Amino acid sequence: MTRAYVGLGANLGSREETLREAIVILDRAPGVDVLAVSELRETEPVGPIEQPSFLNGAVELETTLSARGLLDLLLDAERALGRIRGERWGPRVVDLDLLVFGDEAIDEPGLEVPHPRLAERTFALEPLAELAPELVIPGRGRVSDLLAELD
Ligand code: GSY
Repeated sequence: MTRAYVGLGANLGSREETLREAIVILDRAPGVDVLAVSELRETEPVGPIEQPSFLNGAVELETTLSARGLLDLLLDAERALGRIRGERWGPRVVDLDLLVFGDEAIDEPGLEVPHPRLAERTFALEPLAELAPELVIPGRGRVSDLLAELD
């Protein structure tokens, strides 16, 4: 069993409904047990493109899947919820990011954990800090410390 954290984001369509559906898909998936869900927060868009504000949150789960297996599940769930991959930094119906997978550090094509931009993103760290402030991100440090450095 591995404890993992997934970031949730949406800035198109019925954002809260979509994120709640995503959580149900994850919890119903074989080998996945959702343990906790953070508050969903309205956040200002970060990045080079002008776009609507986001709803962001995070999920804590336990899984028997591998990191690659969990990533595939997240991509399948995004597709099922209507995400069409467009511009890299552009608006999206749903975004499910694998933030942390146990104490594993993986850098493979298409799979990088911990998420490479986690430590610089308040919109990802805040919900993570709500779920697991003492969590140590492999190679980066404690979530609460990383967030304090950004504030
Ligand atoms: O993977 C990140 C998608 N994204 C977001 C986001 O989820 N939240 C906020 N606030 N800004 C963002 N810019 C991008 S791209």
